[in-house]
Amino acid sequence: MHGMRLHLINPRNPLVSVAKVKESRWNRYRVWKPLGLMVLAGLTSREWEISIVDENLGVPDYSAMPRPDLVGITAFTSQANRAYEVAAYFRRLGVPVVMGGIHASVCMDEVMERVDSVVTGEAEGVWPQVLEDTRHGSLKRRYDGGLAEIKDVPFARHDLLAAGYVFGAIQTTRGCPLNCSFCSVTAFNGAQYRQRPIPDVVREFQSVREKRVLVVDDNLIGTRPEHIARAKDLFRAMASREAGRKEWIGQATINFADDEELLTLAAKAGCRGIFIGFESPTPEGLRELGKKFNLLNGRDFRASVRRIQRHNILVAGSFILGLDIDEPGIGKRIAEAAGQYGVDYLNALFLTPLPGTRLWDQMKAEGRIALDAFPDDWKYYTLTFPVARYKHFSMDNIIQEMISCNRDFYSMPRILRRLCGNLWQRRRPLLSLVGNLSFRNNIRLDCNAYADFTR
Ligand code: B12
Ligand code: SF4
Repeated sequence: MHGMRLHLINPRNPLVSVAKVKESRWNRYRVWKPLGLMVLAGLTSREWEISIVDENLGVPDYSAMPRPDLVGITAFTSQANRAYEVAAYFRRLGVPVVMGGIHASVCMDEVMERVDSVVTGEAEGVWPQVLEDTRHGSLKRRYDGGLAEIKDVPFARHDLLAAGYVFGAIQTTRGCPLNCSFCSVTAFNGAQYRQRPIPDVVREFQSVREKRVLVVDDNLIGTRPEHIARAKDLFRAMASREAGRKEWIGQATINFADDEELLTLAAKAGCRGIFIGFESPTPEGLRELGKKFNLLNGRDFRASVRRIQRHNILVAGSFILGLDIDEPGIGKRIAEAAGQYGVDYLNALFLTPLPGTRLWDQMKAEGRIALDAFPDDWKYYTLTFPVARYKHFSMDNIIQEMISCNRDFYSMPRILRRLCGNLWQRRRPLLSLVGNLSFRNNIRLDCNAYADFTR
């Protein structure tokens, strides 16, 4: 049988600070694997010879690579421009290009004009057909995968993309029922929380080469008692020798803190850090974002964070700046709240209307999308640029709020104070310090990027 060649490409966005590996070596620790492409490779039959190109590690000379029979491109919205450049290059050579992933799913018409074929939704149900049609020269303009049967999710090809990353990646669940206004996950992966069979996850964990792993699940433990029970079973299985005893980080809602047994099991299973969306320091802000979950039970965030940290798990807290209720001084206020909650890292982002979200619909209806020369402006939809019209801030003002937020939280005295706390509690002081320095270093890179942006 004639062998077929497939290139799977993750386009780069030079505006993403973690992609600036040359400017800051700390960023090397924060380049993550494009798992979607590794899953596609897992769905591809062995007669295809696959190259995965992650442009975050450097853009190769495509002309020096063997000519492919098909190019598959993935893209978040922030990668769309570069995706189109890559698509145009290969189409000029007469190579068919198919694009899938979140941006293709939420901006199908735009993508359709620039590639030969678009795959919307999750690819498990349609990718074999795309390959078959390519082989017969009868590629269709659109395939819709919808939501995949969770048992059809294949093992990702962890043997491809072997070098250059500190972290491997794995997914154990899809979907999130909480549907926050700014987030694409419920629209894209569904409100139903779908869990992969635990034996599959354990076996896949074995094939991850890196010692450290990012568990990409948006909501690792889910919300309902039966979700939590499954998470406990998963952690028990992950703690076993068969799973390879990896160290990992993941994302969860704050209810992660509510169950001591869950935390004990997570730590035993190798959990070293957890990323939690706090989003806003005020109940009004949480209501505005539809993040009602954080309001339940009159929660004490500081106590919750401490409970997690007692299990030797670092906590990264994410906050959003630029809500309608936010007023001047919000940058400092967020830095203060994050300090008061006691998180180890703060990740502050601008409120960003991403296509396909409720926030997008609302801001579009109100004429508040400021950067709307699409597709070119998509490159700024990294959540690190203010792309909307904010109620109480000019563009310059909100940038200043962001800078003051990061300068406050990542000031040297505060980093050292956190370090002392970590040393005192014997909680991964080195890891915490490296992470803090990486964030601090990126303030400088961000300031340069803002200067170019406002120009
Ligand atoms: C891991 C992750 C990251 C990693 C990226 C790792 C990587 N290189 O892929 C990191 C931390 C770097 C990251 C960064 C960002 N992320 Co992110 N991230 C995720 C997360 C949690 C999981 C993605 C994942 O691995 N899923 C598992 C795989 C298996 O699923 P998948 O990629 O969707 O692939 C499936 C299908 O989409 C499809 N498919 C995908 N690609 C292709 C290509 C072809 C050809 C075909 C046919 C099919 C296909 O097939 C796959 C199998 O079904 C998602 C949430 C989510 N649920 O998607 C957010 C998400 C993708 N991120 C998001 C955002 C906003 C960002 C940032 C812009 C901002 C930020 N700080 O978070 C940056 C941008 C970085 C950049 N380079 O521009 C948004 C994107 C929304 C949008 N419209 O673009 C999401 C959806 C989260 C959200 N809250 O809305 N992210
Ligand atoms: S922000 Fe988190 S909790 Fe809210 S819908 Fe997205 S994944 Fe779910």
